[in-house]
Amino acid sequence: MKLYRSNDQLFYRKGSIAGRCHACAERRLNVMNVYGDQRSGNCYKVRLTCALLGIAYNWIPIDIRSQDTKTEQFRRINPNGKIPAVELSDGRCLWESNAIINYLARHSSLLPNDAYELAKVQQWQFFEQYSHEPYIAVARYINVYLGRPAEKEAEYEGRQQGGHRALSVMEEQFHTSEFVAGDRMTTADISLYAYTHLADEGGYELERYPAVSSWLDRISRQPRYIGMLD
Ligand SMILES: N[C@@H](CCC(=O)N[C@@H](CS)C(=O)NCC(=O)O)C(=O)O
Repeated sequence: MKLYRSNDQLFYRKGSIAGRCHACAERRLNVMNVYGDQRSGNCYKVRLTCALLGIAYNWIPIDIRSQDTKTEQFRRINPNGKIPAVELSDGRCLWESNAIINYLARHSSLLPNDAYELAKVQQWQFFEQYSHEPYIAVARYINVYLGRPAEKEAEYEGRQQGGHRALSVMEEQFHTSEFVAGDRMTTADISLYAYTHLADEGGYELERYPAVSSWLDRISRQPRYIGMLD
């Protein structure tokens, strides 16, 4: 077991989810377990939210290529077999990145109380899941994880148009507001930042989107910001 400090909080790191040791450790430290892969943008959303809000967690690395998400043990945490997933300190679980970060950000400035403003945040998060991630994240996955094999070339190319459409919608939004859902940063920015800042790895040239590029820069200058590999 390795303990280390980050943002002045005590963390616990374990290399595998085999066994129940992580749950024992979690009870001792009374913080949630986050199951994820450091190279995954969806998992980065959770890590970035925790960093910005100073929330402590146990990081449990999951290797999606080794089918770690398909084990019976992992499916008890997320029956859909995907990361990120979290196990709260009281044993309750949550999965789907945007649901997780909204839960973590409750009562913080990252999540509005006003019903309309909250719906605006969710509007952009649904946009991210349906009109952005399936193009930009999947093109990156084919390129970075799979090494862009010939049999995936048509799919890779097929994802480009949808990704550009999503980036254009964002570009237009940033002509009227500093952050995606208004004039202050919310979890919707975290949801969209995760894969937008990696879009070049999916073949998208962000220079074509100057307002998006400025917004990326604004996010990376937030207090307590961490990069994907930090
Ligand atoms: N909509 C989900 C997507 C989760 C997802 O697709 N996670 C990927 C890693 S980024 C995964 O677990 N892939 C492994 C698999 O599908 O078997 C979310 O936002 O959390």
